[in-house]
Amino acid sequence: MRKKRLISRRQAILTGLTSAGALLLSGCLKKAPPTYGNILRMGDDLTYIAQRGLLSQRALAMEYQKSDITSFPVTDIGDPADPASKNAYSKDYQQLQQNNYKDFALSVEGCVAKPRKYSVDDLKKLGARTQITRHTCEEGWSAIAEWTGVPLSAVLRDAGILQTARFVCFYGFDKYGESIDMLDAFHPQTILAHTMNGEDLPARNGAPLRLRVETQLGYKNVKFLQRIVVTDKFTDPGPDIKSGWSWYTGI
Ligand SMILES: Nc1nc2c(c(=O)[nH]1)N[C@H]1C(S)=C(S)[C@@H](COP(=O)(O)O)O[C@H]1N2
Ligand SMILES: [Mo]
Repeated sequence: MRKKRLISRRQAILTGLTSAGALLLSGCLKKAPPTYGNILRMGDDLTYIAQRGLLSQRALAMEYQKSDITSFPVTDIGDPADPASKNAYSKDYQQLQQNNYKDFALSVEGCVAKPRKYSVDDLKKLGARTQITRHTCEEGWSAIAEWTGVPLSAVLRDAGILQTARFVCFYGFDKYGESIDMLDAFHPQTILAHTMNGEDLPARNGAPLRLRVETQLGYKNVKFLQRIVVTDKFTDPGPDIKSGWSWYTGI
């Protein structure tokens, strides 16, 4: 009896989920990243559809007080300024760092009317947002810092983002990359940070510019930014999916 009830409840939930999923899918098919068919990525679709369909798109990630700021652990990722870090090494980055990033300019390309390069000063003229947020790494640690940067929305608008734009890809000098959708790109807390805890962004935290996307896990926050490419098709420059890193990691 109990078993039967359980089963029918489960069936009801499943039917509910399926029809909700179908509804959301038909409504948001255009918004969903086309990762279907890839077994390793099937969980992504569910998380994405559930979060995008059921949660408020403008909800802000928790912001903290100055007294909550913690230290950041030293991560052992490759330093793009160090030839010993092999694949992560970038001669261009090493030269920029030797000159204290004076010649740095972020390239903004793709589905924008005015592709161009922005120095950090150019970006500062587009506005600033400061937020104290928690960074959560997939490896299990988290840390709180104050970030100041230009809202990504301001940069995309300045570059004349086209109506065909659907995703924004970020590339670091160390060849690391990630992409996000338009909802996260225009989220008010999504910023290109040049300042951490009131100081120029330190080298190991991604100088001179890094992405802060507070609605997702730490690995989406591309450091050592070199290039932003707006695309009309789903593009995932992220770590190989076989490593098990989801494209969408909403928190
Ligand atoms: N360019 C670049 N960005 C990156 C990474 C990287 O290896 N290269 N690692 C990511 C991961 S896994 C984490 S947890 C954070 C670490 O940021 P932190 O070094 O400021 O603590 O950066 C993210 N951004
Ligand atoms: Mo991480």
